[in-house]
Amino acid sequence: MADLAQRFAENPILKPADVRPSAPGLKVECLLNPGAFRFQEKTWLLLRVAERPAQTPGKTKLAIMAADGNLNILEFDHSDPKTDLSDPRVLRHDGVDYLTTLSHLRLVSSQDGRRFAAEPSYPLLAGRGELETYGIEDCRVTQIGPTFYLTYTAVSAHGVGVGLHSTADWRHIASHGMIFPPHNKDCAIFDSRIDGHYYALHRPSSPALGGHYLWLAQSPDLLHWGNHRCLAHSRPGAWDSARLGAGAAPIRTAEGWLEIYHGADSANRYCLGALLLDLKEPWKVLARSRDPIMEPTADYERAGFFGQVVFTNGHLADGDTVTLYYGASDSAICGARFSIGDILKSL
Ligand code: MAN
Repeated sequence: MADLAQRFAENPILKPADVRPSAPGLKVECLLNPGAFRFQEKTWLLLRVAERPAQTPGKTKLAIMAADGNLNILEFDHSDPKTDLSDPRVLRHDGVDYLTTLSHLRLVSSQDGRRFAAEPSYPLLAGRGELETYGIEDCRVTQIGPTFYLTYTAVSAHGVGVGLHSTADWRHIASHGMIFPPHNKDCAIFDSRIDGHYYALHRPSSPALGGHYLWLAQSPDLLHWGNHRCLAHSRPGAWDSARLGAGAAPIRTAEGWLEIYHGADSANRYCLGALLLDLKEPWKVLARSRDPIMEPTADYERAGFFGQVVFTNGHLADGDTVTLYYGASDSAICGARFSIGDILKSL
């Protein structure tokens, strides 16, 4: 089995201690899953910053954003038999799910793609309104012409869906609401139209019958999506047996659209693999990784807030090289390079 990633020697390149909390009383717990793009001749990452209040023994404190933008702090006692803490990411109390951290998105930039600095003059992007009270996460950034389109996971007590923002200058951000309702996430818009249509990969969930599969949708305007098609199922017994979802926008190659995706098994071990889609008919899957192209093997990928995770939603392609930014163990941000030719050969 070949792990094709050439990890940065500097990994992790960004850790929670590298950014300031967004509000007094909050602590940055995890820095993870960045979107990536080029802007003003620099490399930019749109970080997911996951925060929570300082913890006290025997209790879990978490923050949620009220629909009016105010922070509410909730506290749960571990001795309460109605409190279920079996997943460090989610707290279930009396049948209601909460996230243990509240995420927003923040910009950093770099000249060399490895050493990133904060960009405090640009706005941070926080959840807004009643569909984002548990925060916004894992944003994919796709540039089409002068406009950047941001597809992110919007989380609230209503469920998990996909929100869309757009911007040309990263100072004025337009919000277009929710484009895929719950349960849906992992949405990546293609960076060019095919035969006049926009396309996006997305991941609806149908656990009672079906599963957490990767789908393709078509749109005339990036706001209204239809003509849904299912591209790839999870595979029993494989590294992507429990769920899979798109990474960032697919990369156009001479052989097809190359999509780097994540898959997890029943033990919640997250690896990366690739799909090759037909250039003109992207609903046709030409090839798929049998084995992962990247697995959580480094120490920082094996242990952390949620261990055994490599998860990507941001990369930059340049010739044969794709520089992939990823979250390791849901704790810190790392980088790795791949040869596109080597990924294609492995399919
Ligand atoms: C979720 C994803 C990510 C996260 C992984 C691993 O399904 O949406 O936010 O990195 O699980 O915890």
